[in-house]
Formats: sequence, C-alpha cells, structure tokens
Amino acid sequence: MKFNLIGVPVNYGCDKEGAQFGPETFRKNNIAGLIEKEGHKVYDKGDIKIPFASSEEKFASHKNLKYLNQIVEYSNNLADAVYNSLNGSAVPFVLGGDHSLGMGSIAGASRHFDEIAVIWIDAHGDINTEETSPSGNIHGMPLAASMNVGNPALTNIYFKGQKVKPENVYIIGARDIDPGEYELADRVKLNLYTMKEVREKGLENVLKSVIYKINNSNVDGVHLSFDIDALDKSLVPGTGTPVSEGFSLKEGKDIFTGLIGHIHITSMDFVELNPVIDDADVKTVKNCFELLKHIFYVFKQHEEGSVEYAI
Ligand SMILES: [Mn+2]
Repeated sequence: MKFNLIGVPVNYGCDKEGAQFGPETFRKNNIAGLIEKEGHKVYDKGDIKIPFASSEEKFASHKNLKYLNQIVEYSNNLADAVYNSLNGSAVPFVLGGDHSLGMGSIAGASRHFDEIAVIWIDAHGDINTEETSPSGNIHGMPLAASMNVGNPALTNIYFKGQKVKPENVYIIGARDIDPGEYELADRVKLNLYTMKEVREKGLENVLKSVIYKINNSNVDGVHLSFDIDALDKSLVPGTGTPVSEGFSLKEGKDIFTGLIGHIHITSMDFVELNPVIDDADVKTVKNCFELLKHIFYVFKQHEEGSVEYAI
C-alpha cells in the first residue's frame, strides 16, 4: 500500500507542553523505515504549519475555546493535505500532536468520499462542546465538531457543516466521559462502546459488532483515529491525559488486527504522544512503535487477503 505521513506538531488542543514533539519523535525513531520494512511505499509529506501564539493569547479568539483561531487555521491546512493524499491514492497517516487534529483529518476524508465512518479509539469521548467542556481544551471536542455539534468555527472547518453522520461514528474504549458527552451520545445515537461495555461483552464481540455494522453500511471511506491514551495508563506515561483500566498492548494489537484486517481503512490518526513527559525508559515511545509495527503488518495482510485472526 501507499502511505503519506503527515505530521501535525500541535499542542494547542491539549494545552500541555510536549505533545507538539510527537511527529519529530516518530521520525527520529524511523517510522518511515518501519513502514517500508512491512512492505509498503511511504512518502513523508512533512509537517502541517502550526501558526504561532503565546500562552497569553489562548483565550484571545474565544472565552472557552483555547487557541480557537490557530486550531481552525492549521485544521484547514491538514484537511487539504488529507484530501490531496486520498486523491493521490495514498492512505494519509497523520502523526500527532494532540487530538484536535481529528477535525482536519475527518474533514479531508469527508470531502474525498461520499460517506465516511469514523472509528475513535480513546479513553475519552472527545465529544464536548464549548458549553460542556470543563477545560476549554479543543482536543476534547473534535468528534462533536465533525458531527456538526459545537461552535460554528469548528463545525465549518474546510467546508460548511457535517463531516460524518453520528450513526457512522464508533467510539471504542472510552472510560472518562463527561456528563454532557453522555447526553450528546444518547441524543445523536452514535455507537458508543465504553470500556465497561467492552469488559462486559468481550473485546472480540465488540470488534465483531463494529466490523459487521461498518461493512453493512453504505460508507465508502473509513477513518480510524487512535489516541494512545486508549491504552492503560501504566503503558503510556508519555501522554497528556492518561486513564487507568485501559487496554493492554495485546488488546491494542487485537483491535488493529480486527479493524484493519476486516475493514477497508482509508485514513488514520495516531495521536497524543508526549515525549517530554515519557519515563526514563521511553516506555511510551517503545509501546507506540510496537503497535505501529503491528498496524502496518496488518495493513499488508489485508492487502494480500491473508489476515490470520478470524473475527
Ligand atoms: Mn482523544
């Protein structure tokens, strides 16, 4: 397969120092070489430009949306880069940076395809708005904005209005969900598989259900957005908002085997690595690379029609 690496060195969405160094950390550890080794072509398209703003300006464009103008500006550029990748028959692989980048990725994919699904693997719902967000951090809002819920500056990124229908949104592994997020999930009827539900039903059954629903829907593109905080907090000290009782590394791999192996994934994000707060052993970076190796291995298996693990 052909992949385009797109770096997004942003931390305005999480308002925490360090997340902006994700892309350079992935490159230093040779992510491009890893992708090639798994049998793919890879083109590194460089980083999306992040406009400068000082921390004193964080509320300059909105009183409860930090760095709103800067996030809208880079998101438009990211959306266009994703759109162009897809037009060039590559799979855009977007390296974060914080999860606010999901809005740009989804907008670009949404413009290219007639109808998309979004799979969001995350400890959080990321469906807050300026009214429900306790922090004003936009990395907790991208999925709401993509469904056309929230501030118009965010819902109208790249093109006006809804990018993905709630019925085509799948959140897996969330375990830190704000009250307003539960309300929205209920109201718009998106597919929410909380960690509690994953534990009750079993991960394999949840994956089967997602695969079945997506493969029997009318979508022609599927965006997979992976926040490393979906993993248990003990595995990812180098992420901004770690949460306990998350997925093990093996479960993380099973998720990708299931989803990438059985669904035609057309674009992907890998976000929220913060190398500045990683432990002395760079445990988070190591775990990320173990997952990345598996991700590109499964993409190859899917391409060759030889996925081992039957769902
Ligand atoms: Mn997230």
